[in-house]
Amino acid sequence: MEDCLFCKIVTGEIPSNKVYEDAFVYAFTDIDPKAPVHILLIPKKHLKSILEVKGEDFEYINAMVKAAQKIAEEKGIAADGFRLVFNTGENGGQTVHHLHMHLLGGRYMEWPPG
Ligand code: DGP
Repeated sequence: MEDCLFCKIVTGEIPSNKVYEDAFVYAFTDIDPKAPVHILLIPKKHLKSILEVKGEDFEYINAMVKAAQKIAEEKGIAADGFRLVFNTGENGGQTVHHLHMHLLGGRYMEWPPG
């Protein structure tokens, strides 16, 4: 999609600090980290939010979760635990309208979130 920030990050038009990439997923560090480890995992296909995922596009979600497992292990946060978050829509606090999953770790996460 032409005017999408995260699509431009996937193509490299906008620089990012890449953590992981495969055929389905691109992962990079969040520009405004909320935890010692804060990584965004995005599908390479433009999907607006988790609500738009249907049928074979769930392959992207599978790949994102598998990538998160791998990254959590590599970053050394798997054993102590971490949080995966899909902010969705206005009440969910979604500000970038390209589906993304936050991987947060390296500290204790409070519940409920604010
Ligand atoms: P959300 O609020 O769930 O839509 O989260 C969007 C996240 O995207 C937010 O944590 C900040 C991050 N972000 C926004 N613009 C950029 C950018 O240009 N580069 C990177 N690395 N992260 C960005």
